[in-house]
Amino acid sequence: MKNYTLLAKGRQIPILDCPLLMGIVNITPDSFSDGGRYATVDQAVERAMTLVAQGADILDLGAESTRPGAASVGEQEEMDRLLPVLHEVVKRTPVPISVDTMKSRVAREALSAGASIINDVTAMRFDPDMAGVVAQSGAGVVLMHMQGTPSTMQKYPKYDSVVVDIRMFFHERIAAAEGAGIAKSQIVLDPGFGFGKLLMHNLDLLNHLSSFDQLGCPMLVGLSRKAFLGKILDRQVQDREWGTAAAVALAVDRGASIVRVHDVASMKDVVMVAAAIRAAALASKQEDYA
Ligand code: HH2
Repeated sequence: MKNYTLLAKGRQIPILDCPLLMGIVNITPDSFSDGGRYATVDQAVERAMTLVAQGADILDLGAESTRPGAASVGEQEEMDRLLPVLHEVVKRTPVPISVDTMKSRVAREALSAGASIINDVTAMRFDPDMAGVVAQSGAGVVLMHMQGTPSTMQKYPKYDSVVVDIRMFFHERIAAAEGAGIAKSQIVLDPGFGFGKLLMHNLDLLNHLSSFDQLGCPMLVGLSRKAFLGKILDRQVQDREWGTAAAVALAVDRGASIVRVHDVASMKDVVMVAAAIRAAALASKQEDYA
């Protein structure tokens, strides 16, 4: 893993030897693994504070599910779910807050309420005003790859080569972001596990994660409890924690900088051990060549 400093609305977020844990707070009735569990303001705030106590380095608040086939949510409804929780969490913790949204108005309101990162699963392609909002605020931004839209993406995902196609996508989205006035140091990339990908595509991406290092931006991975793990294991969503652990450990070995997870306490241990093994391997390689 390379070292990075992510710039996010005046904050500098260092990503040094150990990848950062991004804890997921879904303020939704229909998220694929925890929909409805944190749907009230109190429940969502309590969840956020539990994840901070468990060691989350960043919180990711989302008020619209992007699971395959999910119904889209109107701008006002998304803000009504998100903003009361965001206001309260900002008061209680200095941990940087990311907001999972594809809508520029939601992003603008969230940034002025104290969020510092926008996590856009459409990589700023859904809303033409998103890039301007990020550029003007200086926020950090996650540019995620998705083939299709949440309602269509799992129908017929198709690639010439999933790794090459996504590398080209990243080049194009970085250029678009820079063209809009966003600095490279504000950008995080994400291959979008499960977003328009078959099992073999997800595995191929995980195996070749380090090939995206040369793009010069930190890589975020969202593997937590995803359907492709369920396919391998034949397990329901609530029983995929160990499968998530295996995928997270390998992603850390292959250079992931930020790991987006539901289970922060257990994945913190997984990330720390995988990062220590990786650091030792790099140190001994350097000795071999000394
Ligand atoms: N995955 C989900 C949502 N947002 N953002 C990024 N950057 N990367 C991901 O892999 C990613 C994401 C889906 O997970 P979850 O938030 O738990 O579910 P839902 O979208 O149903 O709320």
